[in-house]
Amino acid sequence: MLSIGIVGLPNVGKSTLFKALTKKEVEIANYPFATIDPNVGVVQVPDERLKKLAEVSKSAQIIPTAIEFVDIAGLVKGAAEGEGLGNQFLHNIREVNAILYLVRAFEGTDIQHVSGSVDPARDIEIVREELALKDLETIEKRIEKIQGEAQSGNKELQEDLEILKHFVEILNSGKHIIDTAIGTPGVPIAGKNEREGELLQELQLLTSKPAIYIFNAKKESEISPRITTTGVTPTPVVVMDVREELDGGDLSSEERKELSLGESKLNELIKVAYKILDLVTFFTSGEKETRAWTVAGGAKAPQAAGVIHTDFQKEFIRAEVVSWDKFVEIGGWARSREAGVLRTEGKDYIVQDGDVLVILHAK
Ligand SMILES: Nc1nc2c(ncn2[C@@H]2O[C@H](COP(=O)(O)OP(=O)(O)OP(=O)(O)O)[C@@H](O)[C@H]2O)c(=O)[nH]1
Ligand SMILES: [Mg+2]
Repeated sequence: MLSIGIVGLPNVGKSTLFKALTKKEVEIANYPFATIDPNVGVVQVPDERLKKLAEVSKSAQIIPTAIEFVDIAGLVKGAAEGEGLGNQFLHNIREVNAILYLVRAFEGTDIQHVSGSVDPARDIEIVREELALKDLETIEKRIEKIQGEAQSGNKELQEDLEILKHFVEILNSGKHIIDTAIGTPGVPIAGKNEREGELLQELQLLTSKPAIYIFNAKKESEISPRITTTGVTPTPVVVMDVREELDGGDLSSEERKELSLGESKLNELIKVAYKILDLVTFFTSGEKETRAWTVAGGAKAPQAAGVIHTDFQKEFIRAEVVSWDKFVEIGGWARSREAGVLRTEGKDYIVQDGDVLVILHAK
């Protein structure tokens, strides 16, 4: 399953956001380092298309796809040298697919700020630097491990060594790996050699993961002048009042209006995550269930079949495809077939967002 790690300074609202997303009971407290062990929770990905498809197919069940969120301890300046809780816990997010930076932009002296003042640009730099230091640690370890053999003539390891030194250079220049061409989401090696991509996969460097910045603030106008100084655009930025997201979590749209709360931004956040991860949603729909599935952008029909069942990928014959809006407009499988909008696609078909599929397989 796809997963996203939440990082940031202590006491900025990470666990509050986690709870708003996952509805899990976790410790939220007005003091730094309230979270020590990671919280892990699963969130269903909202998709308004599911209900419409299920109505047409008279499905007994709707099954959305899900994303996992990981809420970890707060980082402080110097964590790599052991300040605060240190940065050892960063390994808890080693395997996530994307990183969500939560940055405090809300004012108020009642909530402690570990740096003594509200300054999103400074805080982003602190956290980015700690992640870079963690990656440098990981890279140095690998360099130590292979240096001997590389020096005694192993050509492959010599190439690795060069790539690793290049990563070190990027990080030492204040950049994250994702900020450079090699880290394009979904295309980890853009223009570079294959080995570079493999090493990034193996080492799972934190700074090579796609990122989203969330500014925890009431409204955009509170922070936009400062966002421009962070230097992290064009990374997507979402502004949301995290505490309000939690407090208003159970309210309907109407109730939110009555209380003059804006619309919830949680869905927007999840959509942004899908975008940076370059993911595509496709559907299966029948009487038993209507279900959403996720594949990487550019995935072909057999890969999509493999998400449903590994055997389906091996035994893939062809797929019947119709876009979700046509499926709903025309009224289901039988009518789509009659109307001639149902297409038969082979193993080279690239699955499009919103496709409704039937996989024909040999088993
Ligand atoms: N005013 C205000 N307070 C908030 C907001 N979000 C969180 N808080 C408060 O900030 C404090 C810290 O919230 P947590 O969610 O525990 O913060 P955390 O980032 O998980 O902190 P650590 O686990 O210690 O790193 C709590 O008292 C929250 O109620 C917000 O949007 N506005
Ligand atoms: Mg916490």
